[in-house]
Amino acid sequence: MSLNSTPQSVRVHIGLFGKRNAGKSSVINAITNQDAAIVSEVAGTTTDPVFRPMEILPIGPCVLIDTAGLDDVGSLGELRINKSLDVLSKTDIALLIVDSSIGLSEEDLSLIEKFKVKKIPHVLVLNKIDTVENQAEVLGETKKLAKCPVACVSATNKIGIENLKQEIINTLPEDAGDFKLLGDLINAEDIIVLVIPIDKAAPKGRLILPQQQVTRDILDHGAIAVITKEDSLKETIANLNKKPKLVITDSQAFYKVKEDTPDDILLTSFSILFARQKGDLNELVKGAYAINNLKDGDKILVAEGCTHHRQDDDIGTFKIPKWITEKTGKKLTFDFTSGITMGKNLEQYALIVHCGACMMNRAAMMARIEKAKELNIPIVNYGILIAYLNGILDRTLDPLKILESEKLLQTVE
Ligand SMILES: Nc1nc2c(ncn2[C@@H]2O[C@H](COP(=O)(O)OP(=O)(O)OP(=O)(O)O)[C@@H](O)[C@H]2O)c(=O)[nH]1
Ligand SMILES: [Mg+2]
Repeated sequence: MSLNSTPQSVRVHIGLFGKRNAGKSSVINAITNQDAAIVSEVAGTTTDPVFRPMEILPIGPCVLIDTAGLDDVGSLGELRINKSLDVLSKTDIALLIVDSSIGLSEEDLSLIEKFKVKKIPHVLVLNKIDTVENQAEVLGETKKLAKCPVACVSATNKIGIENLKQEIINTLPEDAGDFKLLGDLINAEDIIVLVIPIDKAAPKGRLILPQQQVTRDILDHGAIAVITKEDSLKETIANLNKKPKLVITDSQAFYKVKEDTPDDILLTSFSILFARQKGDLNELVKGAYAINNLKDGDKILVAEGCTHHRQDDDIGTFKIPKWITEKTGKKLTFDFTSGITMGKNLEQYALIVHCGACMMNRAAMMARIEKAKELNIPIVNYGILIAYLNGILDRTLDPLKILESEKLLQTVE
């Protein structure tokens, strides 16, 4: 996976906090093995939060957030402190950097208190450990006061960095690698309209897992889920007192839904949210455009993550082949696989069309995307392909970009 193909919001966010000159920027440089962050002996070098998307092994894709010192002074200093504290709301795990030669301060202890109140997992990093003689004593003292995991490092001498990474992994909540669906994009009290067609493929008496998960994610984030069928979408929107933030539709109802969703309301699909959560959205979008390069005689693999009961007009075996053939006008052949692998002899395919992977985890889907990339075969998923075929891929991707940048602004402003 290339470095910037994962949107920021679906990476683990690691926030670095601490007093001026504690070595926050130096620790970032040591963790990333780069000299990207400016380091100096002048207190107050870093003034605004800096977001650095990174791929750090073995943590994976993450964003390191460098902040200004929490002991900054003056009215500007106060503004900076507040901005640093705002970063807390974006932080999956916090690193509190402390200068070993100085030890824990009031600011540090009150920050640890904030982490606890906000339930943010945290690791205390005793930096500049090279400058103290009585390391064991300093460590023991700090542990007693902080009551949290402590890692001793020397950022300048690159000592203890592997151990720190391991400590980060140990402290990260188990679900931190479960990338967010949309909770990171919405605010409390936003109205989100879900369009769920009840056709004959819909299971009796219940909603399907992706619909449940999106609903749950909306509720978990204090927003409001309004659920409707595609036939009543127009009426639903008309009856709301507040403009919905976003309409999310089943891909198969796209055509009708885009007609009935006013242009000033963001529209996306369940599949695109899941593609973002479960895979490499950029790679899948590239795969959609690749259908323009298909030639007569090309073979296409339609791969599904699980076996399910197929209807006569099944999306994978019937609709997808029909739509691609209609769009391209080429003579194509289609193979179908489902289950734990995509099958053998993948080299023979000009394109892989994958299901939405609702029953697969991110790692499994990423492995399939990697496999396709390795073989130089474009790969797309159902939802993104359908959006592309309907000429509304841009419209469904834009909301993610818009919401992501809105959120980023909320954090740094
Ligand atoms: N001896 C020693 N010096 C360090 C270490 N880490 C950082 N320093 C020095 O401490 C000073 C401050 O480092 P920075 O990384 O700029 O600290 P910061 O916390 O980002 O500081 P501000 O951005 O000003 O808040 C620099 O002179 C670094 O060279 C270390 O592990 N050992
Ligand atoms: Mg700094």
